[in-house]
Amino acid sequence: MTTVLLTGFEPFAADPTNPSGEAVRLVGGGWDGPSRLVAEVLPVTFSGAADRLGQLVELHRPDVVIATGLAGGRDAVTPERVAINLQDARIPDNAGAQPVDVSCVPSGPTALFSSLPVKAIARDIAAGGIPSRVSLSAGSYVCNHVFYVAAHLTATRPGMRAGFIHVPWDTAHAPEGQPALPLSDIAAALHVAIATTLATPADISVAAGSIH
Ligand code: PCA
Repeated sequence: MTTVLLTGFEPFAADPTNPSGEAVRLVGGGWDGPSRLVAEVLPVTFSGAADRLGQLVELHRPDVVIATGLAGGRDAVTPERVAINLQDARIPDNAGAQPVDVSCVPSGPTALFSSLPVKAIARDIAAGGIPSRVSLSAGSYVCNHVFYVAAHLTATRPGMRAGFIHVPWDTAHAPEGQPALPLSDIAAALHVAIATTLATPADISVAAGSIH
């Protein structure tokens, strides 16, 4: 049976909740898909999140890893295309660590691509009426780190595909005037991301880049 590992994050910085973790809980709680779903909320710490991800991959041997996190201020669900081998934290993580200009994986390549069908995922989420587009930068904080570590793990796990999706604030917790989506839409988008990934071995060829 196909196994999907879906992760979100606990709250961090000034936010009392994290919609990625909440949406992952919702998806995991109501799961009745044909594949096996492992849903887990990761700590927002550089070392803890990557270690836990590695443990989960070792334990469950997933075919697909979809890690998710909050990108406060974005107005769409954004499958990330590129992970960079860089930790450059503007704020400390939840354990107080603030790495600056450190590699995620010391001997790893400068960047790694998602092996999820990011364009098909964005297309299918948007087709359901939820704003979505491909993003070319996951930043340089804990989300990018987990994305990079997950992408790097695919080299040692033939057949495993891995990637990352950033989500906006949820409507109930967004700061005044900031873009947001209902938590139910964020969870629905993650459902679509799983279904599209399982149905799409290779990504579609459509333009989804950006000029700047
Ligand atoms: N977002 C942060 C870390 C955890 C999260 O949900 C990020 O984008 O790096």
